[in-house]
Amino acid sequence: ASACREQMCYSAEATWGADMLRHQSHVGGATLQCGCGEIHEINYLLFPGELLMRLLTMLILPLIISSLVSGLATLDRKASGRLGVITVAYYLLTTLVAVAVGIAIATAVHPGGAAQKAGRPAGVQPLPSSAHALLDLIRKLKQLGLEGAQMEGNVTGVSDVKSIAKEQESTTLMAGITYKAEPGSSKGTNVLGIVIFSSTMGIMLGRMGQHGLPLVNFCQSLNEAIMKIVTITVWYFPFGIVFLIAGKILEMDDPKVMGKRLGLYSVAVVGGLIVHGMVILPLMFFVITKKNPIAFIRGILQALLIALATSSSSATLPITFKCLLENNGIDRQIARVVLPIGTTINMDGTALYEAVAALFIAQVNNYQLDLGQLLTISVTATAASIGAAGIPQAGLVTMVIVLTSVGLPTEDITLIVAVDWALDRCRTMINVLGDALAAGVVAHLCQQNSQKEGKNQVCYFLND
Ligand code: DAS
Repeated sequence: ASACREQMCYSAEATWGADMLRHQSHVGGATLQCGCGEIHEINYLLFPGELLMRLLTMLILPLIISSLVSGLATLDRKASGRLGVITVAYYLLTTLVAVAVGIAIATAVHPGGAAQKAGRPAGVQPLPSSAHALLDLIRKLKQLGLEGAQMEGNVTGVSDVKSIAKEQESTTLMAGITYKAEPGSSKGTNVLGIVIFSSTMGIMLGRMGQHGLPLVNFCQSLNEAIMKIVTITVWYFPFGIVFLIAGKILEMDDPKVMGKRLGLYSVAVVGGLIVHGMVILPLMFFVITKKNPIAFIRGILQALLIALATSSSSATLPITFKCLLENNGIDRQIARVVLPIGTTINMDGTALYEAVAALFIAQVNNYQLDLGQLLTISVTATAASIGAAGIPQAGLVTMVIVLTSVGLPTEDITLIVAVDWALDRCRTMINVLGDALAAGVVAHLCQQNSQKEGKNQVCYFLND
């Protein structure tokens, strides 16, 4: 039904023609009835913003593939090994720090106390035993189809209601993406899989010497061409951003209701993101590179704005590339390797948010989490952020892993959905900021290393 819905509605939206059964225009929009009987409200305000999203998302896959293949193939073997280790180690470090900040701020602010469920007996509640929680977690992962899930990034943020906690018969709003749990299903794009494939292909081509050159040169040309397309599309961004945010504000729930119910929770999330993104990450950047983090962040402001507008770090990737190369002078080869991997697995904002949300739900249910459960939340929030794709509200979906790991009720995700569309934009900004600062740190460490070894650059082009 959902496939039919998307198919029919897209064709109806695109052609407004014969395949549309019923259409009533009204100010600012139209009502569509698709072939499968679904009625959809189309908000004209969304079109210019949706166009921006589609302009960006059409570039994601060719950009990731061409950057990783050409970036890794032209690194010398030792450098690529060292680069990979430094990159992943730094990503893990910053993500764990983000989770620790999230747990600290959620414990200090105690947002769940203000939204406590009536009737829940106070004091320590017996959470399921860890064995039971582990079995439940494995069952939920299967249900989510995480092993082979094809995450279909409906990047426009058009939400689809999906129940993922089937046995509770509860419908949890999964805004922003549609999970196709059948592993290997044809639809959908598994970005993590493409990053792994492209990285492997790049390393293999690098070992093939002259034989690998044609494909490496093709990917380098493709990468250059995509960056030129990005430069052209940038002119449209101000227009698209205004409509994208305006359209979302029109769809927003009643701010008074949301504020009362989730004010303190939102303060805890945004407060944690500010501490991590505006204090800790810049401090780590300065300590390692001895460079001014403010100037570096000023260079990527355009990317941070696109992240805020699109709530998709993948869609922001082309702009993050452009800012790092043109404004911050990051080595092209380093950016081609570090950024696509970072966009996919390095999500400090999401990891922090998952920890705060888990503690909020525990507090709402008056559960007292012990040290073991806090450590479990730290590990699963890190894993959930690595597993979340760079598309709108992906973190809301992978939160199931964190809640299930300590036996918290997954249906309570519905408590935080109302404000997630706004918090998602904030955490996406911190995800992009973390990727960009990491690229700066890794580039600095690689240059330091190659200078120590008396080489003038980290990378060697095959035909040098
Ligand atoms: N919107 C995701 C991103 O693009 C983050 C999230 O959903 O947590 O980074």
